[in-house]
Amino acid sequence: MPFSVTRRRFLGLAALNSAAALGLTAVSATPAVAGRRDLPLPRSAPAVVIGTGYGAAVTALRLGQAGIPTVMLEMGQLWDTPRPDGTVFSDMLAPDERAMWFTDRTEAPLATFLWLDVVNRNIRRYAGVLDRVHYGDMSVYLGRGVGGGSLVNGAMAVTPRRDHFAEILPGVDPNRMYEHYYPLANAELGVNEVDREWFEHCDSYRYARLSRKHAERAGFRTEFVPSVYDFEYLKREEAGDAERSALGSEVIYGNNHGKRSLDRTYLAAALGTGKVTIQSLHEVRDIARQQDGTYTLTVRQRDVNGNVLARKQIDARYLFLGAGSVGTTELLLRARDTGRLPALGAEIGQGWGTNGNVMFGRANHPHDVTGLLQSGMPALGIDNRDDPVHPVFAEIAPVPAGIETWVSLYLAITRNPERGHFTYDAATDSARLHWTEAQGQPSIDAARALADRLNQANGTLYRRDLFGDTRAFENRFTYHPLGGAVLGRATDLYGRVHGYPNLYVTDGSLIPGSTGVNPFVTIAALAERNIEHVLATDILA
Ligand code: FAE
Repeated sequence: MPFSVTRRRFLGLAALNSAAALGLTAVSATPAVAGRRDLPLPRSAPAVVIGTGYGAAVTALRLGQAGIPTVMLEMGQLWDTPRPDGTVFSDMLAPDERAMWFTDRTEAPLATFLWLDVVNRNIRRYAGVLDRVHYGDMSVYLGRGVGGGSLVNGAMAVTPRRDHFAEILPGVDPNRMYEHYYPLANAELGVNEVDREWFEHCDSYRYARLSRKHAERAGFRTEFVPSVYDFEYLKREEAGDAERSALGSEVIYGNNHGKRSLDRTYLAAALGTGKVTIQSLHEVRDIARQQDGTYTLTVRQRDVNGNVLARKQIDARYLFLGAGSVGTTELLLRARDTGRLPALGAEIGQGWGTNGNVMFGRANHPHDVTGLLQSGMPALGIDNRDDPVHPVFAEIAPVPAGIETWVSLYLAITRNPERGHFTYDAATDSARLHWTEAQGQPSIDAARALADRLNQANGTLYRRDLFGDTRAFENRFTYHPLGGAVLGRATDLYGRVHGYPNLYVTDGSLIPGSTGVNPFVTIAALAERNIEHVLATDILA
């Protein structure tokens, strides 16, 4: 499916490319400052957006289009400058320091293979692209860099079922979401679908066809999953006509090709308005409010090795928090509990969930091969969402190891009703997540109901060698953190933070712990809805 380059996106892409060529950390397409090596952080801006993930990118584009000068502050780096070998990112089989955010060793979700510690590698501490933040019984994977989670995610662009959406966000009109904002977000994100005919005979999805066969034997339905990975590019990868990325074991540490990450879509378009500037390697530490209602942010600028280069301040009349569920929640909790924004309420930090994430693997029979070539971008899921007791959407995940592993892997999205919460820990000046192992049990129960049926129907067993010990189900991490500043509770129904005019939340924190499917399309669509209203009623009125 062609994804056309608009003039605005073209201008933004050009700005990103020239920033990459010059090795800049700030990007702007504004003629007066574009390409300036020392583009300083202004002392004030009408609008500041924290973060550059889905909610932030949507918001910045619409602010820029409305003519509002907007500064985006991103703690990660701009991932556009290739190394001498032409790569921007490292692959999963040979990760280097670019893989992970300031850690000595990579921490992949599959910790072991045949119980051997062969997956992870020692690396140098560096501003890498994937972070794994540990909170006792739960750890959260996050993207770091201009584009946030879009740089590291599996590209699955799934619109949830209407009934589930209405259940989780009852204050939002589903008609308008499904008729307007979801289609809008899908179009801007460049969502496309795999060619069904090609899918049936390609090597790239042999593993998915095998899992589909096993699912059908167990009486389950499967569903194709739309994606922001360019499936035409993938076809060319398999044909040997294009550099391999999804077929080159690239996913969680970034894709060198093929992926329509936000820097190619919303952020490029935002830059192309000429009103938006992105400052990378700028982390917001504190938010305060002046008597006249201006927000003052304290920002720490670092280099890729973690050295602090400067501490700066920037004032904003309108402040949008798009630092993701974990980042936004931490900023708000810190602001409340250090007394800078004392009127923030008790709802801040509440309503957090894992989107019911749980991973498991099945051991295939020797004749059931998954293939040496596996697309890192899933294209199929088992849809058992109608199950009245254990509704599950299980994406059929690859194991792109380059060898036959006889593993069928799944990331199940279950409807775990448990919710965690964050508190501020003054000793470490950070947010602490309260989530126990027992709260993960409903996810395992639901995934087990599906997986047991798969195993019984196919005479197969669980793989117990993949998660560092002998467990069959791994739910000590999530890819899909949601909540912490829930819409209609911590904010009004458009993301306006209670108690503070002109302060808005625009990311996954708004969603109370579950979307039933992969969340980024919902985050983007909700951000489209909210910014349209905020522009019309608060900013342009
Ligand atoms: P997010 O994309 O996390 O962006 C937040 C940004 O803010 C990041 O760039 C941060 O570095 C930055 N930031 C944080 N704190 C600060 C601060 N203090 N100052 C400045 N910058 C800051 O937020 N979802 C799907 O729908 N489909 C998938 O296939 C999928 N696969 C995934 C695979 C992996 C490995 C991971 C980690 C996630 C996956 N997700 C997937 C989840 C998806 O990427 C995630 O829900 C969205 O990225 C969340 O969007 P937000 O706008 O909330």
